[in-house]
Amino acid sequence: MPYDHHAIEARWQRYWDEHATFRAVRHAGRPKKYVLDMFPYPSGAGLHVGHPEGYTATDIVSRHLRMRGVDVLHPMGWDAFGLPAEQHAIETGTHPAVTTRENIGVFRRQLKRLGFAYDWSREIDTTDPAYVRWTQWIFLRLFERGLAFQAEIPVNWCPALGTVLANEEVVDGKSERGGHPVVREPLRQWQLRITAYADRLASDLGSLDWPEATKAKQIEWIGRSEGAEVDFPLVGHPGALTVFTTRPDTLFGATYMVIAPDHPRTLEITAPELRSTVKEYVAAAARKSDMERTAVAKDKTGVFIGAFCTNPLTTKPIPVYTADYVLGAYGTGAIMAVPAHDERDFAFATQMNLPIVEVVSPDGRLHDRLEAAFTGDGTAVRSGEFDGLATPEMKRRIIDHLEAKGIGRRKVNYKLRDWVFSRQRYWGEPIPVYFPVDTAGDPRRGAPATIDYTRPIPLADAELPLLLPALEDYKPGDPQGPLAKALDWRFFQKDGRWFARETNTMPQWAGSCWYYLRFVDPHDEREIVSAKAYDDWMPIDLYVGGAEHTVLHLLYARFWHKVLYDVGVVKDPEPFLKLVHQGMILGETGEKMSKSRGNVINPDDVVHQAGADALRVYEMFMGPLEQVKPWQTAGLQGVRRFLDRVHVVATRTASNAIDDETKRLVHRTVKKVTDDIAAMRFNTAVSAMMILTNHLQALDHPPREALEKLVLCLSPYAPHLAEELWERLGHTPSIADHPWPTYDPALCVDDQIEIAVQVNGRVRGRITVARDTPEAVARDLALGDEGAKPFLEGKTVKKIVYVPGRIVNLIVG
Ligand code: ANZ
Repeated sequence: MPYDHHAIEARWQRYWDEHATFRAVRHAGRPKKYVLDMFPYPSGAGLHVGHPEGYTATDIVSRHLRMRGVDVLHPMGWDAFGLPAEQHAIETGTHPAVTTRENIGVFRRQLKRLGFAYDWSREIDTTDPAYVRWTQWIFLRLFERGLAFQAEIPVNWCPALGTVLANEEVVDGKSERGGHPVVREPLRQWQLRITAYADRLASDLGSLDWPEATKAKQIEWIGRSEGAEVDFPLVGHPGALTVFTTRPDTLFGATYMVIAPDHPRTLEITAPELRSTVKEYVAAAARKSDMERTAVAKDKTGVFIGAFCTNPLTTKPIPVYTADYVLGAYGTGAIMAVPAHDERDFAFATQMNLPIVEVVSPDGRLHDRLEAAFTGDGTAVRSGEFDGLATPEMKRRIIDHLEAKGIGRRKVNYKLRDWVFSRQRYWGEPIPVYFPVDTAGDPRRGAPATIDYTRPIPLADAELPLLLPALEDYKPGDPQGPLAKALDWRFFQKDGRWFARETNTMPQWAGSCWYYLRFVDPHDEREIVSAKAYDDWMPIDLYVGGAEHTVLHLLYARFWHKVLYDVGVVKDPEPFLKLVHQGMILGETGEKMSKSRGNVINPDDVVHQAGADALRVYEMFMGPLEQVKPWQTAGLQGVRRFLDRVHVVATRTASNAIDDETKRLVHRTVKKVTDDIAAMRFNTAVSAMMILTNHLQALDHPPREALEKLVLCLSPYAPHLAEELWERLGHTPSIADHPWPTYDPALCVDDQIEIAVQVNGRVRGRITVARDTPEAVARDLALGDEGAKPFLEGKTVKKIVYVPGRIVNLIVG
């Protein structure tokens, strides 16, 4: 008989709400844990089945810790700024705030319907003015420290769409949507100096309990490389071209130079007769993305610009080319090319017929023709006084030499770029800055105004939050963003002088960079977070979320945290001590769930048909949390039948006696579930509870101890059913306030053990026996063991030594 999940689940959700069961409260003398989910973007599509996967995992951990006397903070909120609400506003005229509020309502209802033990009194919405105020407050701290600054940087500007596009949205110089021409144009942008934190962001990863792959990706993204800058004097022009190289040891093999097309000096040092050719090349390069330019496989293109530099060590003149495989934004925007030891340079030199000179030899001998670049370490050759040095030593000696002569220096470079932090969008946090304006009239009435962007003035803390104006028209179109059209908001007078507000907004990342911090003190109006609240809960003990956030969100949040650390707001150098990524849930046939494939499972339907408990337990039973796994409706039904069996067994008349076998199984199940939750192996804990349930099902009067422990173990997984059964077993709710069940370790000792089979003292095989197996049985098993057999052939067994629980040693001769 299936139990009535509608009635049971509604009843207990109401109970938890009314009793604020999961309010996070600190008690003196108790340990704390902060267990956090990556909060969702409340999209119009509602929750999908991927959301409850990670959320159930953290919910089980939270409920389990709570039952073990730990004070737990387990909050939820909404990452609510974002493009879809703005797009919807453009199409329908509905204010994004309205759409966002509706979507949040749907998400909140759906999550509550799953029975998560969140402290809902701490709910956060990143678009809430009370929250925006503190996001802007952090921006002001960044600004004060010189970490927020303006720069003209080339962006992909599409005049027809009136918007800036991401690199991924540009294909062959045209917009992916509509095929309109896109130009790289310098645009004034706000940037955050994340590069100033590159070293700390890389080195502090070491202390974190994070997936190794995620750490590796962050390290790669930061991309620290050690090397040197070297000056190559220009022939016939003032100054030098400075290059960044990780291989200063190859300097004697630098046979030409490459300057990036977008380097500031490219056209200036181009010979007059080559100017038009070079100009054309530069313009073509500007239409390509960095990704296209540096692809290893692609043909190298480039042109000679009619200039020469002197190789500072050989003192020979070498030609200067411009080629798009060298990026303006990395290193110094120019390289010394060493075709013998760099693959890209080798390809280019071969194509252009440039000399290839070996200066590092794998075997110390000279080779006249190279089939390919040799990029490994070796011995310096054709390098004058330095010949014979091994690569690492050569690097040090060359840099010392360059430094002594004042023509080069040690240098560390990062792939990490400063973070472009402004968006030409409406639905984001306004950047709390304004600029002086030169005008003869009232710019709000359209009087011409010159804005002095070189003198940004930050708002005072007391003026926050700076809220968005209402707009009639949310369409992009102005390179300064839709807010540029809100004249009454943009321009204002102070002490008789005119000023203009910044009209760029912050990117969606801003709100999610620090939300975890606000959860510990969500209603504080005086401070971003009080010292007491911080000490109560921070840092985060467990953070669970999708692997798609391995780089950006996690890096940006760590960056802000470190800035707040320097400001003195937070006391730990890192926010997220342990991180786990849940694996994606695929459709039934193993493909990604998507609307177009029609294979999307709607959690509302599942909850309606099988119940929230069944959905929760099923998602945990599907397989290891981190693994990618397909949805299987048959599996869901199986889990539901398991819960029905628990319901049947736990409502039978219980007996007060317990037989030995049942007792052992109960204690072992408690141990298994306890250990598995600690190790986040939720699927195997479910199997253990299934085995115990099957055993109890065969008993007409299941022992009370067995039923109670089973229900307690099940409670973090299927909390509604567990509350119901707990009450039927004669207890007062909530089961969440009851201590976690204990087990007797002596009853959990496995009685099947593996022991070694030795032949003349050497291990040749293993047998599995009961712990108290008599010698005769062990001996027979050992003699028949496949591993031992070959060593017994044609021999006589002279003696058998049996150490119970350890080994059987067969002495043969
Ligand atoms: C000479 C050389 C010889 C290099 C050699 C490599 C091997 P990472 O590790 O990525 O930092 N490089 C420097 N700036 C560049 C730019 N703006 N665009 C494209 N390539 C650039 O790599 C640093 C190396 O990448 C530098 O060391 C430089 O080439 C190249 F046998 O200098 B090397």
